[in-house]
Amino acid sequence: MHQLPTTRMAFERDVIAGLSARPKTLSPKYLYDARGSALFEEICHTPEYYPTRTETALLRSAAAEIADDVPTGSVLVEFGSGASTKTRLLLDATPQIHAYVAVEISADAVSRAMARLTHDYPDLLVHPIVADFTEPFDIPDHLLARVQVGFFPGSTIGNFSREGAIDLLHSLRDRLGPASRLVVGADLVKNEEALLAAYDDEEGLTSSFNKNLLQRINRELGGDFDISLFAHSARWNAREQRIEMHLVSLQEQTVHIAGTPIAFAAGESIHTENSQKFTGESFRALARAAGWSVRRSWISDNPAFAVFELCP
Ligand code: AVI
Repeated sequence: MHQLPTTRMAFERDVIAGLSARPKTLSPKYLYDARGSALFEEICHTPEYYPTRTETALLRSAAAEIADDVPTGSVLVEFGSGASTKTRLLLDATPQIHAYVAVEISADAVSRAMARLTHDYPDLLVHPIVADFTEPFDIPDHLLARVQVGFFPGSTIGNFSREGAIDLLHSLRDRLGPASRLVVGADLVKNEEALLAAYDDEEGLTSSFNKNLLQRINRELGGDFDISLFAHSARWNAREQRIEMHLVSLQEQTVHIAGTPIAFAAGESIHTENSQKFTGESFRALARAAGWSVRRSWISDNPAFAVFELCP
């Protein structure tokens, strides 16, 4: 997920509604302001947060196979491209790719990435699109006419609800067309200890990332959260097979946001993120429900992480 160009009004409306609900929730999309995005980048380099390095190694070893039947002149379309780092593994293995469409919400991130790619891949046509990939956006017709290879790494799919993930995969299928394929990275269920450590690193970066949401509310909505009165909590929800991030109120207290009082009981939590963990079967079922079928998959052993290639 990436920083969204939300207006202050939409942010305020969502925050007040989420904190007035039972249980209290906030959308994970609000974790990614400039500071949250920088903290997430740092989390990716902690020893505990295995997904980034595991997926990178998996893509490196699978890239040649992923590339083997990509038709000459295809277009690679990445959803939430950020710095386009993992993309290079696919581009290096797939010289037959004619163009790269990077869909990214952060104009800054995409313009930096495009400058580097244009320099390093002089024969590749690069086409940045600054957009939220969950909303409609246009790919130019001359690129749409070619075979599309979608790329959605990082297990970002796990931050959506099941219905949200189905809607998203469905819309990507409509956008990419009937001759396309979609390469998706998805984190897999594994031992609870490793999962909990990944979302509660020793250095406290994930805790800062989570608490930054309260600081963002203070900064942007004039809230009066005392951050020291909330604790970061990462929980494994075994029934739903997901990691949940919460912010737990350490005492009974009332916080004010844009003039609205929000009461907290001691121990009451704000649910800020779900990170779904899949099995091969649960991911297949999700893809099927969105009109895709899994054509091939690559799975790393320990820690377990998967790259799925989907076909319509
Ligand atoms: C972006 N997303 C896939 C991350 C995840 O693992 O769910 C977000 C994250 N939250 C805490 N740490 C990382």
